[in-house]
Amino acid sequence: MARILITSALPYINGIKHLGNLVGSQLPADLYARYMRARGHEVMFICATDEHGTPAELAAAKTGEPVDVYCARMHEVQADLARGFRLSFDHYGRSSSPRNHRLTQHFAGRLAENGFIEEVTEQQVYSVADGRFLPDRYIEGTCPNCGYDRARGDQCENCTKQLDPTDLINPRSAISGSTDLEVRETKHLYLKQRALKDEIDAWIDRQTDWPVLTTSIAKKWLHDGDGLQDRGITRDLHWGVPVKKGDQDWPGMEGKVFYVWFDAPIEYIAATAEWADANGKTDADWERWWRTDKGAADVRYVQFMGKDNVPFHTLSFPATIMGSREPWKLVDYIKSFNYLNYDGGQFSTSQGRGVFMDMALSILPPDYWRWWLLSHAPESSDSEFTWENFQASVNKDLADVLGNFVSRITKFCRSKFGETVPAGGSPGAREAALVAELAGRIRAYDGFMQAMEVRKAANELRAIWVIGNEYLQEAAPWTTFKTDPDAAAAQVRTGLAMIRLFAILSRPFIPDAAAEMMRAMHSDDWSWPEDVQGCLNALQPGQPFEVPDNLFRKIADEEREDWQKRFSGIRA
Ligand code: B3M
Ligand code: ZN
Repeated sequence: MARILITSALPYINGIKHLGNLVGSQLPADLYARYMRARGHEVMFICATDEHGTPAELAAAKTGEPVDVYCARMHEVQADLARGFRLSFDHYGRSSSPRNHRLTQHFAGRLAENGFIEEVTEQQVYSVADGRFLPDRYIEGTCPNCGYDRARGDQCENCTKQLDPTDLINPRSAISGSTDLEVRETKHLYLKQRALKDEIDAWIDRQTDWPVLTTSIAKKWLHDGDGLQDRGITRDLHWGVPVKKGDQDWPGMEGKVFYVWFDAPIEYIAATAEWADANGKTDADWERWWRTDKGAADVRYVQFMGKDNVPFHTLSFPATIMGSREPWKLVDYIKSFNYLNYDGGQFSTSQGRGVFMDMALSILPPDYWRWWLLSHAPESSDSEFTWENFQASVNKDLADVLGNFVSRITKFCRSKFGETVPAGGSPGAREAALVAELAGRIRAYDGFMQAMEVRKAANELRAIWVIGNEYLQEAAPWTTFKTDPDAAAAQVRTGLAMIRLFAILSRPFIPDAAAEMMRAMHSDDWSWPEDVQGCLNALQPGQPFEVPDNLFRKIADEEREDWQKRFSGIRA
C-alpha cells in the first residue's frame, strides 16, 4: 500500500467559482484521490480557501462586511459547493487559520536565519483617499504604449505590455477612482530566490516524469530574460498573516502582512495540521505526511492546478521549502491543466461569464457535471464547454449507455426471475470472451488513472460501459429465455454482476450513480476487480437486488435552449 498526498490549488475566497476552476484543479484531484483510495492506498487529500490578498479585501468591502466575517461566510459557501460536487477532501481548510499564521511566520523566520530574506526600501503608490498603499494591479490609467484607458499598474490587458505604475498616464485608484495618489517610501521583505536558483534548477531536472507543460513553464521562468528574480513577500495590507519572524516581531515590518502567494502554498501543510486538530489527532499525525524526518520520506506528493499557477508551485514554494533548510516534503508530480472556455469566450469570475458551481447544481446533480468536465478535461489543450456538447454527452454516455444497460438487465430479470439473482445455467464461451475483453479494458483504465490521463481514462470507462450493452445485445437473454431459461439465468447473472463491476470502476467519476448501482445490487463490496471472472461470479443466486430508479435522465432540447439563454454568460 502506498501513501499518496494530494493537494488541489486553493480557490480564492471571493466569488462562486465557475466550472473552469473546478475542472482545472479540484475535480481531477478528487478523481485521483478516489481512485487511489479504491486501489487500497492511504490518501491525504487537502484543499482550502485562499483568503488573503487584495481580492478578498475588495470583495468584502463590496458587501460591507468586515473581511474576516466575509471570509468565514464565503468559506462555508465554497465548502458547501465542494460537498455538492462530492469533492472528497480529507480537509478543506482556511489560509486565514491560526495554523497557517504560525507556519507562515515559522518559514519566514527560518528563511531569515538562513540568509534568504532581504529588507528592501522601495517606492510605492499610496492612495490618500483610500488610506492605503495600492498594489500595482489596483492602479489604473492610460497605457503609454497603446492608449488603452484601463491599463493596470502591472500590465496593460489591451496590448499585454508589462508596466510599472509610474508608467501610467493619469493614474487613479482602481478602488475609489481617486487620482489623489502619492509615491511614498515603504520597506518590504524579499525572498532571495536567485540564491536558490541552482538548487531549484537541479531539483526540476530530477523530476524526469513531469508533463512537458509543467517543466517548460518552470524552465521558462528560471532562465528566460534575467531569469529567476528575488520576489517581494510582504504587502502594506491590513488583512493577511502579520509579518513576524517565528513568534518574534519583525522590527520595521509592523502593520504589514505576508503576500498572499507566500502564505497560500504553506496552507497545504497547515490545512493538514488543521485536519489533525479537527480529528483529535496529534502533530505527529500530520507531520508524517510533510516531514521526511518524521515518516514522509515514502509519501508521493501530487499537486493539481491550472497552468497559471505552475510558476509559484515550481519556483516560489520550493524556494520557501528549500530555504528553510528543514526536511519538508517537496512535490513529486504536478498535474497542470489548460483552460475551459465557454461557448466561444473565456470563463471569467470577475466578469461573471460562464457556468458557475451553484448554477450548475441548481439544474442537474453533480454526476452529470463531473462526467462531462472530466471526459472533456483541458489537459493537453484548452477545451470548450457548449450546451449542445454537454447535452449530447450526457444523453449518450450516461443515459443511453450506462443508464440504459442497468435498466434493461434489471427490468428483464425482474420480469422473468423476480428481484433475486437467478440460479441455473453456467457461463459459456461468450462469457469467457467477455471476461477477457473487460480485463483488457480495465488494465488500460488502470494505466490511465495511475498516470492521471483523465480524458483517456474516461474513454476507457465509457468503452467498458459499452461492452455491457454489447454483451446484452449479443447474448439477448430475452431470446435465450424462450428456449433455455437456465442459460438465460446465467446471462442475467453476468449482466447483474456487471452492474456492480461498473459501480466500482465508475465511482471516481460519478460517485452518486456508483453508490446507487452498488446499493441496487444489495452489495457494499467495493474491492477492485483484479480478478474479473471472480467479480462476475460475485452475486450469489437467490441474493436480492432492486431495479434502481432511472440513473440518468436525458436533457431535452427545450431545457438546453432555456439554459443557454438563462446562463447567457453574464452572472446576475
Ligand atoms: N488561489 C490562484 C488561483 O485560484 C490561487 C491558488 C493558490 S494555490 C496555493 O488561481
Ligand atoms: Zn497597452
